[in-house]
Amino acid sequence: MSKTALVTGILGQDGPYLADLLLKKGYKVFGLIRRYSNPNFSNLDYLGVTNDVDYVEGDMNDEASLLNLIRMLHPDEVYNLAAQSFVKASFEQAKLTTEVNSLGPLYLLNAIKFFSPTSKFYQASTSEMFGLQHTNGYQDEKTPFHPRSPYGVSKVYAYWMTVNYRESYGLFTANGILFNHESPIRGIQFVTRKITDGVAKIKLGLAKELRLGNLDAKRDWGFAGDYVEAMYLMLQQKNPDDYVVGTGESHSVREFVEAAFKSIGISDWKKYVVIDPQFKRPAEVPNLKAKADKVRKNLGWKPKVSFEELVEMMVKADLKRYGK
Ligand code: NAP
Ligand code: F7E
Repeated sequence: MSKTALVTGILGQDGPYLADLLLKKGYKVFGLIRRYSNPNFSNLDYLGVTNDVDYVEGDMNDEASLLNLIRMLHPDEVYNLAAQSFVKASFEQAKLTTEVNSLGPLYLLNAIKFFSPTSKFYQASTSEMFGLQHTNGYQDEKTPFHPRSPYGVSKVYAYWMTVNYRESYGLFTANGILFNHESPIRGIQFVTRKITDGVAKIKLGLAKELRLGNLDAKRDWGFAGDYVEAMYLMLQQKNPDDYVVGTGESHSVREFVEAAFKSIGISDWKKYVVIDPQFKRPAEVPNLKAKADKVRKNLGWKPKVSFEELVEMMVKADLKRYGK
């Protein structure tokens, strides 16, 4: 019999890449979607898997819907990717962010504990939990947390609940502490996709400028398609554990801008970029760089797509979207 997986956040960026991977491995994939009059399947369409996923309805804010789903499906694996994941919005919508990102995982953990204790659970934890903290310029599994946004704080709660249900009830629960990962289906509000979309529009004469916030922030950017493999591997191990996942390379937003413009043959990018304070945050995470030795050693995982390849892939996809 094929294995079953419940994936929350199926319509986002990571959901479709993970669904694609699991389907190729022969899984039956259940994707959680909330009650919508018009759900947006465009990211699943991009990967060509829209018709291969079985959709189930529920909401991370609705405990009963999650309890019921786990009770009905008894999935072998649960990947909790659903979140209010935009850091900037979490400052304005802290309560909503907390409900979805902190209580949502708690509801799922309780559902597993009560109705399906053999289900393995993956929690989408994040490098945003580290915030200001680092160990000699890097972050690894031992680096303490100092989140800088309601988003980061909400994810710290979910991280510890995931650990606690493992320690208290012997559940198979794993945290993937993933650093930024991007793709052609990255949400348009995130800086990488905003840049590649803007650069494509400028190239095609559809826009004259690109408005951005803090160009000095540094991130460890990888490709989402690589990162979902690490999620899957975490749930295939004999024992559950928590892993940092990243490339080990850090680039500034400025370097991303430069690389994106360079990929379309523009070197004087400063002519097009306008700094707009509305895109700055009340508190910033200045520098993230993963030390991902554990995931490399224990799971044999490593990133396949380089920074330059990622930028080019995203710019090309956006040019194609606009018809070139
Ligand atoms: P994303 O594109 O923002 O997708 C998040 C998904 O969560 C969306 O499909 C959204 O559904 C769903 N969702 C939000 N609120 C919900 C609710 N109340 N009930 C049910 N579903 C809800 O995020 P992503 O980039 O794929 O990231 C996946 C996960 O990894 C997130 O938990 C994120 O916080 C975490 N993470 C991401 C990164 C990264 O760099 N991408 C790094 C570390 C951790 P709708 O489509 O219906 O709005
Ligand atoms: O910002 C700076 C901004 O919104 C990256 C989420 O997936 O990764 C993501 O969070 C940096 C920040 O991602 C603009 O200030 C400058 O320093 O693309 P972002 P993020 O905040 O790092 C982590 C790992 C997650 O877990 C999150 O869910 O870029 N920046 N100018 C800008 N950012 C945006 N969005 N827009 C700008 O105009």
